[in-house]
Amino acid sequence: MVDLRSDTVTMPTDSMREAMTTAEVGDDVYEEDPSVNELEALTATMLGKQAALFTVSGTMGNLVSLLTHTHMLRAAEIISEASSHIFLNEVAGAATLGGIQIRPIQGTKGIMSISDISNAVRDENIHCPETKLICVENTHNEAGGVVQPLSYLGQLREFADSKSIQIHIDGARVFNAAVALGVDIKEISCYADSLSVCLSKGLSAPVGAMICGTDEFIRLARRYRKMLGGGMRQAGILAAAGIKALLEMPQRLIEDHQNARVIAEGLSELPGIVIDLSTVETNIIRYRFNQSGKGIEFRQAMAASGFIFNGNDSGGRIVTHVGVTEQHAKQLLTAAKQILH
Ligand code: TLP
Repeated sequence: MVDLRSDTVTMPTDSMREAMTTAEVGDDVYEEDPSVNELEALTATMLGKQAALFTVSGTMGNLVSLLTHTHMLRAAEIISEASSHIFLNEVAGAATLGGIQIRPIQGTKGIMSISDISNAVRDENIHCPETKLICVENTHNEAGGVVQPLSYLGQLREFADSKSIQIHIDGARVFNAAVALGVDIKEISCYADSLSVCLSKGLSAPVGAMICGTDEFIRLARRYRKMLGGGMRQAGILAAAGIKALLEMPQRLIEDHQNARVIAEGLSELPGIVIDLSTVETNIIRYRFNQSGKGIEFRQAMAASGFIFNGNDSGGRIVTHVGVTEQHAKQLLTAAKQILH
C-alpha cells in the first residue's frame, strides 16, 4: 500500500532512530533536558526568533499560541481563514479551552484579503470583543497546500502593526512554503509574532511541533503548555528526532512537490476529475468530481490498486511525502487512468 492520506504517516528515519537511542535526557519541566533545550535553541535560530518551545502536536502548538496571545482574556476575538485548520480541525479548542471567539474569513485559495480582514477588525465599542490576533495558515492545507506570498505577508504585517494586532502563522508545513518559494525560512517567519511548525509531517519526526516567538511569549507559552498537560519529562528522546528533522529533512521536500505536480497534472487530464492546478504549489493535491458518490468509488478502486487517500463523497486529498517515490507517482497515474478511462 502506498499511503497518501497525509504526510503525518511518515516514519522516523534511521538517523532519527539512532539519535533517539543515544539522546541525553533530563526533566524538561525543570528545563533540564539537554536535547529538548538544543531543539528549542536550534528552532529559534533557524526561524530567527528569540525562543522556541517543544509541544506535543501542531494542535497543541496552535492552542498554546492562541492562549498566550489572548492571555486567556475573555471577550477576545481572533481572525482566521474560514477553512483553516485552527477554525475547522482543532476541536474548537480555542473556544472551549480559551474562551476565544474565532472570526472566520473566507479567503481565495486560503488567502484572506487585507480589506476583508480590515472590515472584520473590531472598533473600540462596548458591544464588541477585542480583535487580538490574525492567524495565517502557511501552507494552507484545505486550499491544496497553497503558499502565502511574501508580498502579501508584508502587507499583512503592515496592516496588523497599524492596528496593534499580532500575527500567528500556523506553519505546520511552513518548510514546504520556504522550499516552494526558494527562500530561507526566516524570510517567512519575520512577518509573524509567533509560528507553529510541525516536526511530524513532511519532516518525518515521530512526534511533536515547535512554537516560537519572543522570550516573553515563550515564557508564558510554557505555562499554558503545562496547563494543558503538555509538560513532558524526558522528552529528549523525541527532541533528538526533532533535531534531525530540522537539520536533515527540509531540503528534500522539493521532491514531494515535484511528485505532487506529476500526480496533479496527470490526474487533471483524466475524465471527470477536477483539479485547480494553480493551487498545487507544494505536496498537497485537492481534487473533486462533479458527480456525487464518485469520490468514494474512485478511492475504493484506487485502494484496491494499492493507493490510499482521504476524501469524501465527491472529492479528496492526496499528499506526497518521503514514502512516496517518483515511481509511485507514475504507478498511481497508471492505476487512475485504468479506473477513470
Ligand atoms: N493536519 C492533519 C489533519 O489534522 C487534517 C493532516 O493530515 O493534514 N495545522 C495544519 C495546517 C495541519 O494540517 C495540521 C494537521 C495541524 C495544524 C495539526 O497538527 P497535529 O496533527 O500535529 O496536531
